Amino acid sequence: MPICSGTSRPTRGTTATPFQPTPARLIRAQFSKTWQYSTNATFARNSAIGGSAQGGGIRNDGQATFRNTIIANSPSGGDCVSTVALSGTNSHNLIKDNMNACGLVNGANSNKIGLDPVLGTLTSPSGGGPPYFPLLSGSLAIDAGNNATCAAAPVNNQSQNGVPRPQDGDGDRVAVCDIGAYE
Ligand SMILES: [Ca+2]
Repeated sequence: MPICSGTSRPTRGTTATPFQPTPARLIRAQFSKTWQYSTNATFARNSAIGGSAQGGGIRNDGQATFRNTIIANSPSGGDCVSTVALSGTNSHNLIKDNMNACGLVNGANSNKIGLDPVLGTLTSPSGGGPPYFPLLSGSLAIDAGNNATCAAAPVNNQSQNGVPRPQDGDGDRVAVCDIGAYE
């Protein structure tokens, strides 16, 4: 069974990058034990092996909480599958797959379900570090996060692309954190 890859782990501010063994095969993150958080992370282009609704982006069989997290563009298995109810308050997430959203509902707790985050191509920072998926113009993840979540540990107002949070991304002169790893 697929398990969490080295780059698709549920830690703060990380971008879930495709894990590609040979031959190319993408793999999901699996939440299966004690309480695990995903905060300001982007999970994209990950897959589950073994059929539909297995949890291509994330599979939770334990205690998981998602905040300010993007899960999208899973080629197979669905974006987010949870065999149990999520734990705690799950808010300000954007999950593209409305059929597999770990039970989250569009509009509840500021979650955006069934909407496209409009991710750019996987980008490697010039100064090194993990690659990230940028948010392109028109993304509903821009300025849609929760500032208190961004300010608190473990995010500490940092972003995967090195830009301090929050920034005004929609030009309304109000600086609000973006959902996901990118700001
Ligand atoms: Ca912003």
